[in-house]
Amino acid sequence: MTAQTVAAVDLGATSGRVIVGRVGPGVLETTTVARFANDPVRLTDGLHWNLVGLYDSVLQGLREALRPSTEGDGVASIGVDSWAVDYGLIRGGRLLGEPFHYRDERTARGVEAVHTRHPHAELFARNGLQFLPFNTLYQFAAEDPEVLRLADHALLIPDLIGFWLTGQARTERTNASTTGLLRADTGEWDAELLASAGITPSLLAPLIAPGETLGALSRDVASVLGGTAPVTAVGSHDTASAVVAVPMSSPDAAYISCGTWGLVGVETPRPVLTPAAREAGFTNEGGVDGRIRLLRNVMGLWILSEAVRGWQREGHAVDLPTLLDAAEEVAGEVAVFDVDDPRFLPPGDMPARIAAWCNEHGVAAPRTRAEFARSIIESLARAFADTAHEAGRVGGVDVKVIHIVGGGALNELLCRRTADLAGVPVLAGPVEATALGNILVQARAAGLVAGSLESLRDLVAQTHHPRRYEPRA
Ligand code: LFR
Repeated sequence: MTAQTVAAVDLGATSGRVIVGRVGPGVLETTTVARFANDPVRLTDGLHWNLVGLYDSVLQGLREALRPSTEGDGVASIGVDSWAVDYGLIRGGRLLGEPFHYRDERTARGVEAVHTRHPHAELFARNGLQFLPFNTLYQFAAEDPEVLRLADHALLIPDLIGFWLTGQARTERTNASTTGLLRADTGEWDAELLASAGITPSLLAPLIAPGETLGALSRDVASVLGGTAPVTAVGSHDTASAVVAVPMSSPDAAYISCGTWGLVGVETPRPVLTPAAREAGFTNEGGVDGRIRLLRNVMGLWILSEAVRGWQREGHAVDLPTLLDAAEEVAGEVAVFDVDDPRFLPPGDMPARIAAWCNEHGVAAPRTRAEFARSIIESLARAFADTAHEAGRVGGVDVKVIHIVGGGALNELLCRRTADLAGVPVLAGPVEATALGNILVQARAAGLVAGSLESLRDLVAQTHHPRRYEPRA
């Protein structure tokens, strides 16, 4: 086995990238060949993704990735991951409108419609998911039924990109697990729930597992890209890919995949469908190789980035590194608020919402931008620390170390405070865990590396040394 390359398309809620990975025994190197913005658009009917624009950026990135390299390494495969739950409706290959953004408030209607027939406790027993108002089944219930009836398939975002690239309509399993329509016990579509929701089973394309080949690039796409490579299914839910690349070296580890969201949990061999898991708000999402991601969605750095966007819109010259330095300098206690309060989910004025939460709870609200930033970091660190230990309790893992991967691994204050509050070391990095997980699953399918998730994680640990934060008293 010699090193060869694969291309990962990794789409996040604020930006996307195409990364080429060189993989072989002892080798895991990446080159980012394209990075582009992913800015949602508000249309008359709500908040949408500009998916056609995003696809165009993906094509440009892949063109770059497929350009023959001077080392002569060919691209052995392409894999796509993105955020979960959202989908595009297609009929005869045509997209029926830009996909809705999961932060669009229309989902509230869907929750009400679904929960009158299927309360959350029943749903949890079937699909194992934390209640999140944007899970796909609620979004279907909020759709215009006429439009839903027109569609041949609802394809989750990475599956839609895969369909455009290859002409093959499939639903990748890890992402399918976030729809709420997959049974946690069998891993198959929940026919009964589909029937009761009035959803034609064929709306959901057949399942495909990470590592399986989706198909070859269509002739048109290959000619646009000036080259070709097969598309391989990866853990197309970004969090599933991120968890593949958490360099956990012992079974007593929790992980936090921290970017827009903080996904805090442990890995388990099978779903945990106990009342304790449900009451603590845990989800059982499907992982690569049939593992379960027992985790909780914590609101994440979204609150901070949305606050910064708001200040910038008001004309303040705020940049994140300077703001974080100022946040470090804040002396004394700051407000610790509940980051998971639903008021923080939609876009909007985060400082005003934090101040309102503080007023309602008799807590002194932050006043300066530095205090707001510090208060957000402290509140996130508190939620991360508590949730990591809770995940351990619910999942039967004695958490002795917490890995933080994703963009949040660069936030020193957040990593340090999480270690302090959790009372266990935090190992930070890799930042590009999602792309690495995507790359590793493709590389294994292409025969560039072999072995279990543990050996893939060993390769990450050998090549991407995490930064260690010891807890302070
Ligand atoms: C992270 C993520 C979460 C999912 C949320 C919405 O990017 O995929 O796992 O709950 O976005 O799709």
